[in-house]
Amino acid sequence: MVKRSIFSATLFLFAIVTCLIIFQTPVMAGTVKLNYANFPPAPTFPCVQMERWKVEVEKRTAGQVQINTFPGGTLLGAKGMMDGVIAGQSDIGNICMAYQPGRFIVTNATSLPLGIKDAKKGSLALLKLYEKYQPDAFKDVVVLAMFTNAPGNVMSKVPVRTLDDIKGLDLRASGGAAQILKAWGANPVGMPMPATVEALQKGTVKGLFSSLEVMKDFKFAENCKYVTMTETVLYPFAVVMNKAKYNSLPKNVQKIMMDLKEEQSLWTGTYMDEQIKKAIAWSKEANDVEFISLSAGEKAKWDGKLDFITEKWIKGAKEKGLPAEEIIKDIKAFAQ
Ligand code: DTR
Repeated sequence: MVKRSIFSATLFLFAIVTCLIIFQTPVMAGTVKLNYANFPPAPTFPCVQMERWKVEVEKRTAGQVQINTFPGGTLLGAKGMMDGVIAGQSDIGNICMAYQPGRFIVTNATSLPLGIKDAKKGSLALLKLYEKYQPDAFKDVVVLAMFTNAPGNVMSKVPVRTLDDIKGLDLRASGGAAQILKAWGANPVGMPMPATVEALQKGTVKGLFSSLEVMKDFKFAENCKYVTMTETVLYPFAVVMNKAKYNSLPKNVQKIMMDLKEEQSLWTGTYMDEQIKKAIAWSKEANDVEFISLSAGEKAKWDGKLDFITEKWIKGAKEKGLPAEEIIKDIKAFAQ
């Protein structure tokens, strides 16, 4: 009797172990888990594109890759993102290059006032620029996508109709956008986008200069009742991966990620352009925001103040040995 139950227990155990070996081991051994850090809150476009990428990669690898996403700076914040990914604190991270202006000289040239019309064109131009010049700034990571937001406009608590109105106004902006505000006579206050919510509520700034989807995604329309349509300046973003981690991935997974690069970049630009339309409608209908168009004469004055910015960038980039004029020419051509 005892012998028989020992025998069946052994048989049972053997069956379990066999099942584990047959069914579980291959799945566990083949599953790659990756962390993906992002700095702004979940409903904003950098995080929406992150969730889309996660879904696509998990689907296209049939579950071989599982991605844990960390929005809202829960794993890495805006300024520590690039170095955090290089150090392996997160496998993947989304960076806004404008937050480190001196670090990404070539790709940050997309934020010069070059007249790029929308985020889809901006995203394609940025990705092509990166692929052509392969800037050193990215040599320690693998780029999985690049995109820009849409051209920036002034969102403010007070109406801005002329250059006199913007003079001395405290407006939040980073990187290339700060230079533009300064040229118009405003007082640019630098901080990453998530910090702007509190700065607006406390009154530390009287508005901001960015793409208009934030009117809805961050509910800035509740504070900023005026928008001045300047349609200038893009912010370039990149999704980067730790190099050693990428090199450790199976070849088929690497191929899936590389095949997704341009598609993801364009998807994000297109998504951003659509969000802008929704945010404008919501700001007007639900929040009574006034949208101010500059007259042709006034716009010419504003644009005239920006001419020196690209010249200055060209001079600085040349001093660093970069083919500055060619870079500018390429950005304009790639954005067509
Ligand atoms: N305009 C940049 C980038 C940006 C635009 N929309 C968002 C949303 C969330 C984070 C960053 C951004 C900026 O002002 O920071």
